[in-house]
Amino acid sequence: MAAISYELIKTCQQSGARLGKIHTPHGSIDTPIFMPVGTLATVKTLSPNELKDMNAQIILSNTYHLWLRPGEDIISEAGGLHTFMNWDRPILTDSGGYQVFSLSKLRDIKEEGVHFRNHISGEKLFLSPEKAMQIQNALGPDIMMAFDECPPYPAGRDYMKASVERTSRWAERCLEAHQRPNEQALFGIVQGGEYEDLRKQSANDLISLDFPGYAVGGLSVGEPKDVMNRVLEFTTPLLPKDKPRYLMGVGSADSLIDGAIRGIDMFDCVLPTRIARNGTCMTTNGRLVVRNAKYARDFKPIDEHCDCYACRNYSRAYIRHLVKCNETFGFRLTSYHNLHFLLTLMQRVRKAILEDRLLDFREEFFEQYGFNKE
Ligand code: PRF
Ligand code: ZN
Repeated sequence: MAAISYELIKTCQQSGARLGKIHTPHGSIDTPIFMPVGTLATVKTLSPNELKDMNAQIILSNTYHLWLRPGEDIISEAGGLHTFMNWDRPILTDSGGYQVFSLSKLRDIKEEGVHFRNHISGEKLFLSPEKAMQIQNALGPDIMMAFDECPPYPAGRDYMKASVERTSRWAERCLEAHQRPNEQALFGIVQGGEYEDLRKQSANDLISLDFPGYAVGGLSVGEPKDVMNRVLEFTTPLLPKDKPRYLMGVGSADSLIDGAIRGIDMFDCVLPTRIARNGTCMTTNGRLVVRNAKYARDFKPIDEHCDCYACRNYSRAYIRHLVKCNETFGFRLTSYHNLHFLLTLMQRVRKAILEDRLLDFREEFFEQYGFNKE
């Protein structure tokens, strides 16, 4: 038995977006979905109870960080990541591929894997497809990711082609090294940058390996928004209709809607929690920097249309005061609100798909949100 399955409930007649469910060993999730990021086995500042309160259905964590601290052996000894962090809903872990490329300056990519330096201690490390699978098998998430290379933007065609081919060979090694295919689903990651033929080559290579789900990687790496949309337009149609599709590292409100319209089912990003920690809030009217002096005497909630715990109970003036004084509670409130905002947005996206009106919803949303505020 495969570890997960995808159920396509309906396709939006107006936009082509998909409404579905992914069934996992820790329960089912509604798609399209946003996954809050818990890099170090915690969604920064929030408890699992709070995440459940705001209807978070699945969270993401990171192989690379948990391998370095506390080490996958300790988490395995605790009974796995779910038990260790007291989160009993689904978990997805990224493979470490991307983190090696984004966090480590000194790295050496070889066929066998990547040599690089620990971003904290400077110690020499090596990560490979086999090692990434061994760590993720020990952590025990419901969904694990193949070890890939996420090339920078822009990258030349020759480099991209060689990279795509190596990522395909690594994907095959990941499948071979995966020890628990009945308990954990392994997703392949399509690369190829903005090159249509290379995306096609990458998708075909991975589809021939028959993964239970596919991610689109290598986007949101500095390319303009229209490039991302165009790449999605020619990439998602290449992917099987009966498997989930995950757009990695994307979490701005507009990109979530535009990704869903192009057939994406899953998203993750540190954006909502990261900007929350410098006092920036996502609202129906665009971003609100609650730190700003103009909110010092503003006793309205962060977002007047929001019914989250922060907005029901606290004012902009109070939250601004906490954030300016570096009080933890301030960051907890902005983090809570931002995640609640994106989770609610996805709920509204799912409703709009069900009603065949996602393009209308997009218009209405952007009207209020402002096109250039992200
Ligand atoms: N690969 C992996 N993780 C990722 C990405 C990728 O390409 C991205 C792309 N922005 C985010 N996270 N393994
Ligand atoms: Zn709120």
